[in-house]
Amino acid sequence: MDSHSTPKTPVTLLGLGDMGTALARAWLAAGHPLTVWNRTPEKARPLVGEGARAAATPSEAVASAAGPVVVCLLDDASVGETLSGTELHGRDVVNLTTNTPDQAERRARWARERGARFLDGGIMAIPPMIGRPDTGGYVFYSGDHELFERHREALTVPAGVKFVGEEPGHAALYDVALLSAMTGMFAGITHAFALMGPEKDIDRARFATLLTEWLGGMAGAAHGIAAQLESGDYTEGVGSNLAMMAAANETLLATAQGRSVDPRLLTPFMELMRHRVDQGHGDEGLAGTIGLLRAE
Ligand code: FVH
Repeated sequence: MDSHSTPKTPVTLLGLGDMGTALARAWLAAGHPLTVWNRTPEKARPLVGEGARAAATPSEAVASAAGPVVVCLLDDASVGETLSGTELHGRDVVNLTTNTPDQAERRARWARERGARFLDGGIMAIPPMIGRPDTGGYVFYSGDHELFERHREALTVPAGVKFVGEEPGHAALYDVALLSAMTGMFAGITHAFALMGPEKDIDRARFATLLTEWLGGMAGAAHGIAAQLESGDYTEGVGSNLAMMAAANETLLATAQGRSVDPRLLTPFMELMRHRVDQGHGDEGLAGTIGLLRAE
């Protein structure tokens, strides 16, 4: 800090795995005083060389915290194990450990019962994207909004921030929803490459470009589905209706069979579409299939 700059918020960070280490380096590079703790203490050594202070125990780290206590560990169980012996009263806990919405809600209650303020975060980035705003990585936050605003400047250092509500589980919900959508997309990409087969005359790099462009364009359908869910009219603005898609699916399946490709990555969704058509909703878009997935 030079004599003209405002002092940077001190950050305490528990967990120095791949993600924790990337977070640590981003805060150090931005000039934030940083205290770190990790179960395997050796991982703290290089960071101490770069200006961090290493705490010997989680209790020591939390007790000396003068800003957010950021937790980035393997899973919710390791968070419980690490924080259970610490004095959390009056502390600002920011949990960046991937968890389920239910775990986040429970962990928020658990922290509040111990007198702490609590924010949960879902990281939409991989370690090389941390501290690199140009990569578009960000973190969903939910929980105590006042706490989020208080530490917004420090939280914005490793990646962009998106606050998604006061329900502590919402960050995890958004995180998992996006990752689930990504999983479906990867399934589609996997099937597409399997269809293209091992043929020597296929330019896979060119095919990858075509796939990327196509999926990018088709992803916009999410806006139409959102509008249909809002209005309750699942035929609103339909470009390709379910009856047409279900018929086209037969071509997709026949092609897979003809090329000896197992269609298992596609068939569950195709069955859902067929079911909705059979219920008499062939004129709808995809929104009507969503209700078939929810047990309510
Ligand atoms: N790395 C990634 O690409 C993803 C991107 C999206 C978000 N995730 C989540 O971030 C959390 C941390 O991930 P990570 O990459 O740092 O994970 P690891 O490198 O495996 O490090 C795990 C750290 O957790 C510590 N740890 C594990 N179990 C315990 C325990 N029982 N008590 C205390 N600490 C524990 C481990 O310590 P050590 O093995 O070094 O002693 C590491 O510090 C995670 O939720 C991702 O899903 C990352």
